[in-house]
Amino acid sequence: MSKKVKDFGIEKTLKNLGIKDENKGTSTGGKYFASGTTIESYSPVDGNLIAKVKTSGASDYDKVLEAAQNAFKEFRLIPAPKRGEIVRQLGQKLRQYKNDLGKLVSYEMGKSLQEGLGEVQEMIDICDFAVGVSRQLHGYTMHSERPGHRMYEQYHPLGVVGIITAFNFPVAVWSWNTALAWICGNVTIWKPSEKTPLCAIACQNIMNEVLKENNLPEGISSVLVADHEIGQKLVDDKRVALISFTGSTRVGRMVSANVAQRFGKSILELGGNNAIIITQDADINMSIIGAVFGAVGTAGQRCTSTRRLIIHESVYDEVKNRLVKAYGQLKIGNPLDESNHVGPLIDTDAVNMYQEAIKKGKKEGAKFIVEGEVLKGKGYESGCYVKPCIAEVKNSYEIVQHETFAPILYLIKYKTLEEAIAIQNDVPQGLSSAIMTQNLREAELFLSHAGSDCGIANVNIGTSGAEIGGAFGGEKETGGGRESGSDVWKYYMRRQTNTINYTTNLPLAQGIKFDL
Ligand code: UN1
Repeated sequence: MSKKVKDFGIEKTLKNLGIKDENKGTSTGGKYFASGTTIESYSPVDGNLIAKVKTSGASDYDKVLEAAQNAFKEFRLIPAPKRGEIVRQLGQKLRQYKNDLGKLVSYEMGKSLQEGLGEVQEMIDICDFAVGVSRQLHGYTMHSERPGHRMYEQYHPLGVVGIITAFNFPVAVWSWNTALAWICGNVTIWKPSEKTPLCAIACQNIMNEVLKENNLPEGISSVLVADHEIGQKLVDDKRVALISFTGSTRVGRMVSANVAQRFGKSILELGGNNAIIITQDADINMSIIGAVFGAVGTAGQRCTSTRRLIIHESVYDEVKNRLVKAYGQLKIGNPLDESNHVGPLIDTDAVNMYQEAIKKGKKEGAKFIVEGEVLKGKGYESGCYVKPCIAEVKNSYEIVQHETFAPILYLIKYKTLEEAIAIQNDVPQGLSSAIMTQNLREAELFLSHAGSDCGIANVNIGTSGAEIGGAFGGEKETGGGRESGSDVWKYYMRRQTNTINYTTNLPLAQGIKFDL
């Protein structure tokens, strides 16, 4: 471990979170085991090996499934508000571990420390949200057409919920799913990204404390640090009622088809290709802040990252010049150092994809007004640091239609708002969108049914940074899933309609007579 990283207290953080030099990647609660191969987690911050993890083998998988099924039989009998109490305790633990977990997220994934802490805050927020929802799992009651009959609906837990998450939010997405799945009475099995296994082990260690302190059975919360073959097993397994998948559209398409094939349920959070429309009535200062944070925050590796700016011709040059100036001031470097704005990409594969996208863009005619570059030299030894860049493009370029998980921002000029909205919608993805305007008519048109076709549409806020409480997710190739707010708890339950006859007759519905 380099001296520099020692200064940031990483060793102590790993110790506090129960991360050892060698870790077991399977846990069903208090028990840890691992029969698979070993993977190594390297930090994109400095390229150092953080720790090793022994992954889950096929025999571990079956043990986890069995533990989950057994735990479900018990857990579903605990009243929902009492399950909420368990989630409340997780929220408390997360408050206690916030600094350590935030730092680990920053060190293993590469996002800024502030964003790492923000991610843990999202975990705390979803716990608070879920505690409240645990007392509100209500269905409708209806008036029956038959006398002396009562009709109502109720929601029951699904069973085992499988959660497959990506590297870019290595802890929050787990909690979005688990907090709601648990209050609904489900048990969960998490397959985290192999790029951030230590974040997953740390979360499981924290949850294990809660399970132990409450004497709860093994198998309510399990983790499988495993390769894609085990992931595929989970997707294909009839015993897993719901798969919540976060990742690329390419993989999500297969997951969705496989789960549907066995009539399982899925929640999909796939790629985004998010745009901000900057109109002639925009507050330019706010627009610049929103655009720059949206494009370079998490080094452009959020599914909500701003990838396109659609700018009115009358303010185009002003916005462009100010962006170039703002990009010139960006400090790129160790994300644990709070004076830096931009950290590294997750790994050198991501760096290659960034370079490929720039090359492709140039071939198609993209005009780079801030050039991209892979940074070299002191502080950049991991090879994962890149310069955020900006290019003027046409929306129809193939590369612009594609989500590149890197800080590449595309500028597109427009004349009328209708044209801007059409450009905004003219991509395969439909996650997040925004308009910057002080004009009520423009804002309302953007939010209307003739406006943005995305799951998230904001006014005078950028595309990223959605808060817990609103349903999060998107349309089209983003997959249609919703998480972490509103009434999405319903996705984690099965609905049942009940009709009760409290008379001595058996009248049939729809006026049908059946005399014996
Ligand atoms: C993601 O990138 O997968 O809205 C999730 C945001 C965060 C979540 C992003 N709250 O930017």
